[in-house]
Amino acid sequence: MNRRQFLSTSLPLLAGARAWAAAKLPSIVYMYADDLGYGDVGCYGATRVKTPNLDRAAASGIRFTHAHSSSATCTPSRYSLMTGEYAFRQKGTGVLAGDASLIVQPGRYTLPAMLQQAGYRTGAVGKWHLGLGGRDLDWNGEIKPGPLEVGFDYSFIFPATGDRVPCVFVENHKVVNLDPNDPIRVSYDTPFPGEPRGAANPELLKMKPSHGHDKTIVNGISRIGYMSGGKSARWVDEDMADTITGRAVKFLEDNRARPFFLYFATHDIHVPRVPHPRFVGKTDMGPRGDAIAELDWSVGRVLDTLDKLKLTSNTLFIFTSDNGPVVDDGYRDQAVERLGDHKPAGPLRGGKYSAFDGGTRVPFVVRWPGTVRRGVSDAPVSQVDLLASLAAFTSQKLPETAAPDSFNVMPALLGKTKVGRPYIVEHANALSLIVGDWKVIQPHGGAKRNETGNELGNDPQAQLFDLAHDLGEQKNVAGEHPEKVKEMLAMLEKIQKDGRSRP
Ligand code: NG6
Ligand code: CA
Repeated sequence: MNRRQFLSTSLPLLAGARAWAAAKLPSIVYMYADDLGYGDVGCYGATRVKTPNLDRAAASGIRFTHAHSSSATCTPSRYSLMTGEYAFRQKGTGVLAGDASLIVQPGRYTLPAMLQQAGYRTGAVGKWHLGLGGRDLDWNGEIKPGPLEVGFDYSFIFPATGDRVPCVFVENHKVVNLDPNDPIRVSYDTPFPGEPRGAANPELLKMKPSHGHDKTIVNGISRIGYMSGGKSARWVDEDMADTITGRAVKFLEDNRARPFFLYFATHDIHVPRVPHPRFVGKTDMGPRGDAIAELDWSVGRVLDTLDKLKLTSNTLFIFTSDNGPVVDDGYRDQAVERLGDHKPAGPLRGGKYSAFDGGTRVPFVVRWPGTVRRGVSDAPVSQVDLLASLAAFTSQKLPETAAPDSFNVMPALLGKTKVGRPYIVEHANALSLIVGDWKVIQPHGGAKRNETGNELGNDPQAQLFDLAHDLGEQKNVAGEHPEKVKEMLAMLEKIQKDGRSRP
């Protein structure tokens, strides 16, 4: 065969090569809960809320006890997950406003872009919170760059959080159900005349803020930021789980015949917690507990769909949370009053926003029946590792500069070993480092608690804990082990200074 003949027969094949390369690999579903704590799930010890679907996933897979989000808040955790880079390395990766520009550079080597290259069809459904567009984005036009420009083939997202405007869904490049005669405007500085606001019109509210959250009212709930117009496109909080779970399920159905990667980031259990009426009263903990029940229902819908499509044994399912739990996160929703003896962070100290382990040690379940053996694993793993791990798994070679902090922990994720990464870096206001049983928290000034009372873990002196005997970080032993503190702080500083940590 000459060169010409060779090309004419092999080119059409090359087009199909992407799909073919992935054909032997399982599909991947990454389900990302919001603000769900280590102790909020039945299989991690919760008793006052039932999570049968998560429990069944854990019972047929691996339940990790030392898995971490990269940060104690949403945007930086998601940034790290997508890029394999610690968010603390980049300015502007803190919790974003709803009108922020996209913070993941288009063209960058990301988790979804890597999987696209490996032959997967990639979809993002649910919470985004990584910014959209550039400066002065027009919400009534093409909304880009966004998920489609950083590696997703399909997206159905809400831009930031449930408590931030604009309260609309964006499918690919367009706001869903937008009436062109009622254009959307968004501002984080200036109120729009005639638009009711929580601060000025509290009589219109069905749920009142405990802190902030007093700007534009949408669906009887005041939010962070101002918006006007887009009335036909505004979401109804009670229907959010149904809407996005429906889209996630549809993505699975539409792509059943080929390898896919679904990134499904739920709104639950973030504020405002407004579950659908069918979940109201499912627990005795009020909306926060009921939102966990709703979240578990979403998990069940995904698992049942995989079963129905006969994809269960060929799908790697991962469930985790973007940061630890929070009780009062700015709305008076009974979460504090009705918490009782429920421990959202289980045995851990702190939660969302905190340098203590409750900030980032989160539920993490991996299930792939027939391949991953059931069990519990204490292997240290971090969400920043997903990129290098799944790249190794799909035989993709990471470019030298890509994913600077991502380690291949795939053998641990598949339960082949209990050796995970050699250390964990946690990111709240302060950075922390865990090596073996020791944990150091870098000295950090500032308040001990935030405006809604959540413990931040700040201390102007370094803190040291022996997690083997004191998982709850009650006894700071820095004074007794000055050498250990010095050694670990130096290691953490080196990780910061080097600009990368991937082997
Ligand atoms: C805080 C909000 C909180 C939540 C958080 C982001 C107030 C008082 N608090 O500023 O309600 O929205 O930002 O949460 O406004 S995250 O899970 O997306 O990181
Ligand atoms: Ca979160």
